[in-house]
Amino acid sequence: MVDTPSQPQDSKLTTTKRKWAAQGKFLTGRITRPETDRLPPGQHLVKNWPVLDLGQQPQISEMQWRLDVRGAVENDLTLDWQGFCALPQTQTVSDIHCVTTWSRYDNAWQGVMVRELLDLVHPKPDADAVMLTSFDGYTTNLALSDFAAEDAVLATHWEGQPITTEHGGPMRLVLPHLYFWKSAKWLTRIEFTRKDAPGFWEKNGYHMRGDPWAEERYSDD
Ligand SMILES: Nc1nc2c(c(=O)[nH]1)N[C@H]1C(S)=C(S)[C@@H](COP(=O)(O)O)O[C@H]1N2
Ligand SMILES: [Mo]
Repeated sequence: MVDTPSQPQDSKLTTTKRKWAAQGKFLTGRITRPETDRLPPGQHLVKNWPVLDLGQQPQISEMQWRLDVRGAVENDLTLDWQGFCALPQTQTVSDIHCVTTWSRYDNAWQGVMVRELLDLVHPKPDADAVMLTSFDGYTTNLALSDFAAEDAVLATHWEGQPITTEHGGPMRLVLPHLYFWKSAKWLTRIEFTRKDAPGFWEKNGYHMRGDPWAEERYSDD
């Protein structure tokens, strides 16, 4: 427990948020931008929703589905589909920016906010990054401050319908403020780490962070 007697009114989430604020963790990942700044440089708008992945689209039944949360957390967590769906559900609307230069505005998502999950597992003070692993073997890394963005959602629904298999159903991450390769489809494992390490695309020339407004598409070396 992090709560102290002097702050009895704090929920665990409040305590966690305050800690991160003190560390400057939320200087990134804002959800509101001026309309003129909405389309990042080098992007063009599309109305359809392209499918991009490594070519394997795993069909995960609700029986098979698991989410494991491990590493530098106070509470390890394994959720089955029922357990995941029992967590508080939130609806958000956000834009997609893919490194291949397409952007798609106003996607309506429903699912569990990442911050809800963080409140359950309680990252340890020295946790600095996460490695995400998916059912197709895909991996991608995020700084904890990016993963903890207030609009990050573990999404099960898009436009009111369950997310289709090709788009990462039954559950995918949606992290609107970074290029879409960071938004792992078919997510099954979240490992909290003390040092940011490259995932699949990051080992293959993509940027470690991937901020569309800074055009962090590819790494320099
Ligand atoms: N598990 C998994 N997640 C993934 C990928 C993948 O190959 N496997 N591709 C990434 C890339 S490069 C992009 S652009 C988006 C595409 O998501 P979409 O097919 O729903 O548009 O998923 C990301 N998440
Ligand atoms: Mo991508």
